[in-house]
Amino acid sequence: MKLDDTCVLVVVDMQNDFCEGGALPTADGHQVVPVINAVGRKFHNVVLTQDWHPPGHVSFASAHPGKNPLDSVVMPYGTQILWPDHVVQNTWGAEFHPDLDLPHAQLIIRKGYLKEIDSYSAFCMVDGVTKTGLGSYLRERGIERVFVAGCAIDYCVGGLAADAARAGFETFVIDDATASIDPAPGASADRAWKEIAEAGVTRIASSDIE
Ligand code: VGL
Ligand code: ZN
Repeated sequence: MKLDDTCVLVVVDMQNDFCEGGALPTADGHQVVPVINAVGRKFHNVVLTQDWHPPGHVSFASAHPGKNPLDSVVMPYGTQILWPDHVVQNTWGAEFHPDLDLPHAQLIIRKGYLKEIDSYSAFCMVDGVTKTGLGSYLRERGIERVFVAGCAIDYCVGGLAADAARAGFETFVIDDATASIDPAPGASADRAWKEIAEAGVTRIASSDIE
């Protein structure tokens, strides 16, 4: 696969809290960092996303008395899975992994900053309506093909990839550059791969990229 200026690599949520030692670690976050660094060098256009929650965010179990992480609550916008407190604004957990080395990244797009609504995809909030502006940015930059890596395929990578495909971008997820929260057979990562395939997203390996 040959890249050109119509391609972008979107590196999703490569933050301390989603890696080993963090508050909501993926199984393999620290292992995908070198893969992302290597593949990232091949792209002229790189965008980073940063999950960025205020204290007391609606997705935190601690904000719902009597609830525990992985419980869910029904919100006006739908069912919300609850998580441990993570990526709190201006904390170590919200910083990018120290080994992430993509100095040529052009845009850092934050999400999840509204206290009363969550955001998995960096295109829009989980209500499916409130946009971040990423779609318009990519269009104005002449982007046609979106390649996705980072954390976690089950939630934010999967959500972003499905939205990119629905927005009309040709979309690829780089399997070995993607970490999962629950990689067990039949669990959330497995389900996400099926859902994004149905949305028209192609699963590739970093070695498929020239
Ligand atoms: C994520 C759960 C909660 C992710 C973010 O980056 O996949 N998952 N917040
Ligand atoms: Zn989050």
